[in-house]
Amino acid sequence: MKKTWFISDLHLDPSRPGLFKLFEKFIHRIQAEADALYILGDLFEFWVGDDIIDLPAGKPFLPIINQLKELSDSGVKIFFVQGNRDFLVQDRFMQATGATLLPDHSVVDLYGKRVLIMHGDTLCTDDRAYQVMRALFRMKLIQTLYLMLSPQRRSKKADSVRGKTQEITKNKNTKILDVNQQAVEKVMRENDVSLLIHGHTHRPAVHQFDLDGKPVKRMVLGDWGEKDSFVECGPEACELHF
Ligand SMILES: [Mn+2]
Repeated sequence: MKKTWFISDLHLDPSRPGLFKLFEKFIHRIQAEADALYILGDLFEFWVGDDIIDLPAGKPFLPIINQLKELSDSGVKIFFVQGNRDFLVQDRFMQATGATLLPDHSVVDLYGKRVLIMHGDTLCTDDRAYQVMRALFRMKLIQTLYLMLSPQRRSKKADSVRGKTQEITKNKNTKILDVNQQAVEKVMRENDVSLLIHGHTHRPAVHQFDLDGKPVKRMVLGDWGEKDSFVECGPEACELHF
């Protein structure tokens, strides 16, 4: 039986080799059975730009890229949605891995069922400051200027933004950092789906509720640490593991 997997929030970083091992094990495990793998953002703790793939700065990430390439070469379709940590994963990365870049929000066909997928940060509408920052970082001009810096300087800048964000996040109400239910309902209604799969919040759960009188489901992926987390789907059903 063929299957499809969804993952997000691995936050792969060379300083945490255990995550690299977990990723390799996961890829090998799904290879024989997978039709498709959807990576729903924050595969990396931070991605400074695709040009590092061809530079010494990208060397620590080559195992990941090679494992994805091997997976796609074996016939598994790989799709990538950018997260808030790796929105600079772009065309060169797709070329190197054989993956396909998807827009922030996509409705995909899962064995005949329409499923809405996204990273999930766009649902956190209560966090106004974050949404302003997000809009800024997604501007082409800002990205172009950033990419003109050396990879080392880009890393430094990213570290300082991350440091500040963590400081601010500590003082934010945990409810603000979760998805806004109205935003969830709006996007599910607009896309006419009964299943939404996303990550970002690191609050793995399956939420079932009624939308306009119909039962619908929101599956939230977990982040990776000691263990992996994924949604595994067959033609009949999807299951969350975390
Ligand atoms: Mn995220």
